[in-house]
Amino acid sequence: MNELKIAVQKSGRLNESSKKLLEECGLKFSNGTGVLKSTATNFPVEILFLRDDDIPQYVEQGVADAGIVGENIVAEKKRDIRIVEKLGFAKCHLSLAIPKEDEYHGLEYFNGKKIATSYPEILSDYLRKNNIIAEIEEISGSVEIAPGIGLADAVCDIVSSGSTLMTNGLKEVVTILKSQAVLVASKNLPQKKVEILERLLFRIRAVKNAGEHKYILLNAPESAVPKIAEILPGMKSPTILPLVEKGWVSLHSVVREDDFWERINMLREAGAEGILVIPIEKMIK
Ligand code: PRT
Ligand code: ZN
Repeated sequence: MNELKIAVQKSGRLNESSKKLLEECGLKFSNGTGVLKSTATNFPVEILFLRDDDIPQYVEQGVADAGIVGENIVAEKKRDIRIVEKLGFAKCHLSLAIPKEDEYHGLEYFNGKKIATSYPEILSDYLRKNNIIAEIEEISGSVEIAPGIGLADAVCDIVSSGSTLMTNGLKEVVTILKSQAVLVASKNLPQKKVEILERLLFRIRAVKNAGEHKYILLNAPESAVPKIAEILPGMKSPTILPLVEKGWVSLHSVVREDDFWERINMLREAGAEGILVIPIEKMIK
């Protein structure tokens, strides 16, 4: 039993992205529906498919060595586990929302109110810290309909695009917690498993870095190179190759996805032409 056991969500919002990440890390495993566990054929990992709510507990108890779960669940379950790496997907936030016609001037709004949520621990900690006395109505799903059916005055729920709140006549007034999927692990792993986790983490970081960057190729007159090199810092500095046409070069570099469009505009203004942008599969810094 020397494989590292990793728990991922069986079905739901994290399932596909978690499997895709492990596949992009080069792991080969069967993942048909109904499968409860699967051993990778080319890496010492066994994948357990579980409900996301159970993952922190199983990792704490050692049933799984590691897991992929939302930070919201980690915060709510308060288990003694460690967050190893943020994974950059399933981004959302946990917010307080109230009927959209209500005026809101601050947290005192919630004094004496009833708030429906699936996150009673996070919510009660938050209310206590802010000296608000409110009643918490714990419900496991469809929290947003609670005010509409008279079950509560407000909600504390996960928001992503905000359209569910809007459809239910609610408006978001406070963000309590920002969340994304994270890799969690047991605090008591034997050395052998720590080593496997480190190897996997190295691959996860390479995949994550790649997703956050693009490879860029462009042509430019030689005279524009200093200006373009400033716009394109790349991993070290851009690669420059001569073109057949005299006085022209081709530049290759890497740019961050998040400021990509801004840099493209700057490059065009600096004289760049024939810009090609290519996805990167793995990126090792
Ligand atoms: O069956 P299991 O217990 O495993 O799954 P689940 O139903 O509890 O969880 P699931 O699959 O819905 O979500 C898994 C995780 O995805 C959550 O714990 C979050 O970390 C993350 N995540 C990201 C979200 C959302 N985005 C999200 N939009 N979880 C839930 N929602 C729901 C939210 O509860 C609300 O009903 O989507 C609605 C809001 O979405 P918008 O886009 O309308 O704002
Ligand atoms: Zn769940």
